[in-house]
Amino acid sequence: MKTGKIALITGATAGFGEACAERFAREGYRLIVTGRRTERLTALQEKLRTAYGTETLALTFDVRSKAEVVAALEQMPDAWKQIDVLVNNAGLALDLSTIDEGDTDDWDTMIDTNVKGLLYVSRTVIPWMKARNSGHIVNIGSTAAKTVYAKGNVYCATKSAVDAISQGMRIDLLPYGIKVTAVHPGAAETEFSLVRFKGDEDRAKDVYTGFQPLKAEDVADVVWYCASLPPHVCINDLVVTATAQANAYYTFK
Ligand code: NDP
Ligand code: 8X3
Repeated sequence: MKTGKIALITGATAGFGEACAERFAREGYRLIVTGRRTERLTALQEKLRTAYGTETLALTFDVRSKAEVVAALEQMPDAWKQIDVLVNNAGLALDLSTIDEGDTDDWDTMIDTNVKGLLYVSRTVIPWMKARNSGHIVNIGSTAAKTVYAKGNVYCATKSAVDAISQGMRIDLLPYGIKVTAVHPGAAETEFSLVRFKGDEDRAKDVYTGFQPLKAEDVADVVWYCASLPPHVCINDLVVTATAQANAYYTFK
């Protein structure tokens, strides 16, 4: 059943974002899906249209570029700016290395994507939510926000920043009835490790051997649950891991 509601999901070309798009489509939302890979967005649009009759708007932009973010979102027709749920999901980790050996370009990419990208998208969308005194922002953090692990230094810091920004947003947006939820997943088998290890499939696969990790759909279910609660109920902060994982550091293999 169509709800008339709109969700904007960043990083919808893979993993959690793609699974969230499918989950929200199933629940009758209209969707704005974003990412850098246009062909994947087009395929997703077609899939959701066929399966659920979903109306989607696909926007190709790099969240690291303030100009691209603002231009892509501002040029949307006004009807698409009535966003009910923003899922700030686009993000990545690059490599595992000690602080004295880390690649500073990788650091820039992680900080620019995970922190500044989330801020640029939010800063553009929040005034539209504020004007309607309603909205829900779901920021995807990580267990890495809660527990720093060896060689995770900068990635963990970006996710700690997402945690802090979520707390700040929640306070600042209280007067407007806008909900802010931070969802912090543990290890989930998506393209995350393939990206982290720069295409090394064996190394990526190894992260998830010996235990059953989360699936993207598990995280999408949790995001949907948070978004589906009544207007007076807000989950502020939620950590979800595979049963075999205690925190970012300890996984029972
Ligand atoms: P995937 O690699 O499967 O998906 C990442 C998504 O982010 C892609 O759609 C990608 O799109 C998008 N993205 C990355 N960089 C940019 C950019 N510069 N501009 C626009 N979009 C971008 O990873 P996950 O689904 O696993 O990760 C999603 C989020 O969840 C990330 O923030 C990640 O840090 C976090 N997370 C992941 C966990 C895991 O174990 N998998 C656990 C906890 C948190 P495209 O390449 O097309 O631009
Ligand atoms: C992703 C989870 O532990 O691989 O945020 O960094 S972890």
